[in-house]
Amino acid sequence: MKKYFPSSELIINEDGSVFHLHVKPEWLADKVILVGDPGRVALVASHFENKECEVESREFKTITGTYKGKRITVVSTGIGCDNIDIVINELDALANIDFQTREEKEHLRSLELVRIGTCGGLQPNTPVGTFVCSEKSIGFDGLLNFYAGRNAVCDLPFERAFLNHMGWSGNICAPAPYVIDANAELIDRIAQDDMVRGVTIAAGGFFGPQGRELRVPLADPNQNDKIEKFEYKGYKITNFEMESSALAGLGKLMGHKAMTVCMVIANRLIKEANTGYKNTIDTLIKTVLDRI
Ligand code: R1P
Ligand code: URA
Repeated sequence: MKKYFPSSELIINEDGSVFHLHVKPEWLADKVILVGDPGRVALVASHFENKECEVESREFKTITGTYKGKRITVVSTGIGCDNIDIVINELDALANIDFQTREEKEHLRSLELVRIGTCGGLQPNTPVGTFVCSEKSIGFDGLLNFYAGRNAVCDLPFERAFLNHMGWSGNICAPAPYVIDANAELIDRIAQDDMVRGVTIAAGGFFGPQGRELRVPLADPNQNDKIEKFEYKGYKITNFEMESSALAGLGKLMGHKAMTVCMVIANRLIKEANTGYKNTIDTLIKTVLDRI
């Protein structure tokens, strides 16, 4: 029997668009670029040859258009994994649920979801300006734990090794962290030989969860020192951002190809930052548009 989704679970607006994004099913391309900053949507779309739709609601701005003959949707998520839960579920609903019958479609679409973000680098090989593809993400957010099948898609030995290394007990990160791989084919296609393939911590905040101490002391003052030294089967943790784990995890559970690539705008080791990155992120955008 086909799955049916009542209006309380899948909220559809009066104009037939999905609740938060305000996007209609026919506007969604198979290739989707996700950015955090709504202002970055126009930057991505400035490379399109044509635009077929443009819609904005809260922090979610969406444009669908064509780049070198490829139909691409670009959507902003705002900051944080909670927004990724909204955006990926609504994109999946647009692709795979019939909005007339409210039933799962017979033939499911698999989307290519590439997030272009900014991040903080943690290693000598991730100075400001580096492009880091998140081959693995460590989710400090608890998002994936609310979905069945979490253990089947996560790297459980890696999770255990990381927790043992950090020596965390109590609830500092419970029930996270979860460790999740990005789609390997997509990583190979986007990263090629000129980007760093890394292990990214997707944090539940920008300050404390990323080991930034302003006026309130950290629960674990040695957090980042331990994170920088962690090594497991040749993997080292390369960077911090806030969405890659939720994206890779939900993508996997829903049958989409998903990954994150970020430009380093702050290196935590040598304590440097670049606030003028908005001019240089366009190089990364063009590279991803060519490779997606
Ligand atoms: C924090 O400044 C934000 O920047 C990073 C983090 O993941 C977080 O969303 O990504 P974006 O530049 O894509 O928003
Ligand atoms: N985004 C983050 O989440 N952290 C950083 O340090 C920089 C950008």
